[in-house]
Amino acid sequence: MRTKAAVAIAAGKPLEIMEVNLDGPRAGEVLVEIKATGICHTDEFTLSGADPEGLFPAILGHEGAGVVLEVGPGVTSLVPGDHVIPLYTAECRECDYCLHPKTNLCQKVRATQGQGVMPDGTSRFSTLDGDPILHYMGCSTFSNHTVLPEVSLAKVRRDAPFDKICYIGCGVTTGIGAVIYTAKVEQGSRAIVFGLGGIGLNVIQGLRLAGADQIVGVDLNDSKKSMAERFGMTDFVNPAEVEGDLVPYLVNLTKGGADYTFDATGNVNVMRTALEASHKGWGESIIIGVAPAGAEISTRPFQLVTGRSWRGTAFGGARGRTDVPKIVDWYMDGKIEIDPMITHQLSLEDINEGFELMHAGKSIRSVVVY
Ligand code: NAD
Ligand code: AHE
Ligand code: ZN
Ligand code: ZN
Repeated sequence: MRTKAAVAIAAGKPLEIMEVNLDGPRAGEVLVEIKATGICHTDEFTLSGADPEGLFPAILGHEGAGVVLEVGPGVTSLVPGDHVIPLYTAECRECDYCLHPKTNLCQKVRATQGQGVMPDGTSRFSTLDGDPILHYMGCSTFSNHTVLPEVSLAKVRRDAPFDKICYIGCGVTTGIGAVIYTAKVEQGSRAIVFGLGGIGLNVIQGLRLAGADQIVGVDLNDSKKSMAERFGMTDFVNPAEVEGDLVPYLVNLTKGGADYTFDATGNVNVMRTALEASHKGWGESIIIGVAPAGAEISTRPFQLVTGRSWRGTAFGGARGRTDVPKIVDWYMDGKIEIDPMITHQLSLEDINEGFELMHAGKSIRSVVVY
C-alpha cells in the first residue's frame, strides 16, 4: 500500500513529508493505522545525529496510538479493529529478560529493531522509487500506517482518545513508571526531579500518585514552574538563581538529601548533581535522560560507598503489553492527567514545527493527529 509519512532523510535535516510504500505484514507482524503520535525529545535526539544508533533514511516516531488493520500469519493476540499503542520496548513474555522479574527489557526483537528492520532483517518501508527506508525503535509512528511485530503492540480499550493516549507510548509511562516500577517510591518520601519537560512532569505526577511528601522540581526554565505545580511539585529551584554549589542547597532543602532523585534532562553534569543530592545511606538516583554519543557520567566512588545508588530506567520499567493498558485505564478513570501536557496539536505536514517548539522550550508535548 501507499501511505503518508514524515521521513528523516539525514541527520540535522528537517523531516520530509512524502508518500511511501509500505509492504503488508509478514508472519508475526501487524499492520496498524496510526491515528496520533507524540513528538518525544528522543526523536529530536536521533534526528540531530547525537544517537549512535541513529540510522537514515528512517521514519522516526515511537509514541503513538492507532487501530489494527491487518494481521500477518501466526498472530494470535490481535484482530483487525483492535486499538493499540506501539511499544519500543516489546514484551514477548518468553525470552530470558521477560521471564526475569527484575527487568522490562525484552530482547526478542531488540537487535533487529536497533538496525531499523523487522525481525526477518528487512524493512517494510520504501520510497516510491523502491529504495528502502528504515524503521525506528520498532515503531515508526511518524507514518500514517506502519508494520510492527505483534509483541510490540499493547492492546488498549476502544473508548480512549488516540490524541491523548499516544503519549502513554513513551512520556507518560516513562515518567510515572520510573517512580512506581523502577524506584518503587514509598509514601512520605522526599524526591527531586531534574528537568520539568515531557518526562519530568510525569515523574512528578507519579510521585504524587505514590504519596511523596516533598517533590522538588529543578529546571533552568522558569516557565516550567506553573505546570509542574499543577502536577504536584512542592518546591521549585532554578539552578541559575542558586548562589554557590547546587548540591548542598538541595541537600539542605530536603533535610539531608532526597530519598529519590530523577534525571530527566539527559545532561551528564545534572546526573552527577542528582546522585549527590540523594540522601547519604539510602538515596537512590534514577537516570531517565538519554545522553549524547560519547558522554560519560562520573562521581567520587565515595558517594556510592556511603550508601547512594545510581540506577537507570527504560520505558519506566514498564512491561508494555501488561502495564500500558492499565495506564490507559488510570487515565480514563481520572487517576492521572494527560490533557494539560499536550500543549500543541499539529497535522503531519507541520511536524517540523513540533520539533522547533520543543527546541525553543515552548511545548511540553506536541501531538500530530493524522
Ligand atoms: P524536554 O526537552 O521536554 O525536557 C527537558 C527539561 O530539562 C527542559 O524543561 C529543560 O529546560 C530542562 N533542562 C535542561 N538542562 C537542564 C539543566 N542543566 N538543569 C535543569 N534543567 C534542565 O525533554 P523530555 O521529553 O522531558 O525528555 C527528557 C530526557 O528523557 C531526554 O534526554 C529524553 O531523550 C529522555 N527520555 C528517556 C526515556 C527512557 O526510557 N529512559 C524515555 C523518554 C525520554
Ligand atoms: N540509542 C541510544 C539510547 C537511546 C535510549 O536510551 N533509548 C531508551 C528509550 S528513550 C525513549 O524516548 C531505551 O529504552 N533504551 C533501552 C534500549 O534497549 O534501547 C544510545 O545511546 O545508543
Ligand atoms: Zn520517547
Ligand atoms: Zn521478551
